[in-house]
Amino acid sequence: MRTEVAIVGGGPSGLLLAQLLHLAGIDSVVLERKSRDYVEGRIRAGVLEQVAVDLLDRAQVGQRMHREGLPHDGFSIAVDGEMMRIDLHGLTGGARVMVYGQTELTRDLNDTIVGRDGALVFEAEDVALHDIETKPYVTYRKDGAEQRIDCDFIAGCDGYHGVSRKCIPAAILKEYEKVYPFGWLGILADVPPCDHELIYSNHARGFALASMRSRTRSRYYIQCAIDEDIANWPDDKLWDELAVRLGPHAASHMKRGPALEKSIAPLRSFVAEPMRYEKLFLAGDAAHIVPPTGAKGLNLAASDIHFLSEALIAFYKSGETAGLDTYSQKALARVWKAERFSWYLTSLTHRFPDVAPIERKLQIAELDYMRQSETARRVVAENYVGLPL
Ligand code: FAS
Ligand code: PHB
Repeated sequence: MRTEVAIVGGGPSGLLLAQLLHLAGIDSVVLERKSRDYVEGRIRAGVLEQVAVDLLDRAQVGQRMHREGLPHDGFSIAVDGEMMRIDLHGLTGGARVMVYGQTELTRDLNDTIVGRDGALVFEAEDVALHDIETKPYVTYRKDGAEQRIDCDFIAGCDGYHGVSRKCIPAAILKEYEKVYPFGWLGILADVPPCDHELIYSNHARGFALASMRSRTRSRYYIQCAIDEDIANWPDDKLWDELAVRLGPHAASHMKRGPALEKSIAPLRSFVAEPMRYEKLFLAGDAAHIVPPTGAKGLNLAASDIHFLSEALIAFYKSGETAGLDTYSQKALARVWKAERFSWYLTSLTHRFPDVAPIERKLQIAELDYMRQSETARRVVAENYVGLPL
């Protein structure tokens, strides 16, 4: 079989790329290792920058997002229970974010793409990339049968644990990584959120986050030990801990309920350079990971796809290669700024074990400065809503 772009990975970046290429008349095939139910069952990101919202609209899959998503003009940082609001809308000249679950947008994209014959293959096993320097092709197994797809380009959209990044020769690939000494224990429950905006809390017992998926479904997180056993956190104990860490305002409005999903995610900052090797282009978590504190993971995947789709469309329309040749540099410039912001917000809102007392004092001073300085809050707001492309 032959296509123009073989896409490895059916997460948000792979699906969004396939849809944007399709609208430009460019053929692609998405190979996803897991089943559709599995992919749509994962609970991940929940906050979209305007850049991501615009891209979903350009991909003509934004209707349900605008109907069901929640635009937010701000969020709060609670410091030992005292709330400080970051007025995103006011401090950025009118920008805001959209609260809409990654699960939902993945479903919207799948709904759109699965109708197209052969465009999206679920349960594609043992995907392997070949001849990415010359005439690339991808092989995989489906229902026990070996399959081969010849293509012009391969998009590696297969996440941190995928195969694509490993195809870049070690002599060329440079990886930068920071692993944080804690994780996030998340709970999803069908209860109304404790506030109409998100609350990030820096508390003596550790970080906590109050987020949501809708006006009737809430998502909460607490900072936990990196090797925490989820069995140690029955629902009631987790709700009690959230009430303490989020402070009196949130606690007094918090509704409790049974967990629909409960999971622990490690926190890391990771960047792989370059994001292009010959005919292979990496995008999203395949090339970079951010700690979720800045809500940048999904949004960086979207901006990568903005740059990559524009480059591929220009190539197929006019043979122009400038976009392809500058893709890695353009994407990485935005990636590193989001890495910095995500590390900064993590450092500001979490309690680090075994740090020198001066570190805590500096954290307190930074939070104090932010409380008194509109400029400091504007910097946070500008980064949170998303820096220009
Ligand atoms: P994805 O990982 O979403 O998709 C990659 C796809 O490739 C997957 O479907 C995978 O099954 C498939 N794949 C992997 N190997 C393959 C192979 N060999 N062959 C074929 N297919 C293969 N961001 C936030 O902003 N807020 C959050 O709360 C948040 N929580 C997160 C929790 C977790 C556990 C994780 C892992 C990420 C979280 N993120 C969060 C970040 C998240 O949103 C990612 O940035 C986003 O999913 C990136 O999208 P993709 O690049 O498409 O990668
Ligand atoms: C979420 O709703 O899952 C969420 C929101 C904001 C973050 C991280 C996660 O910073």
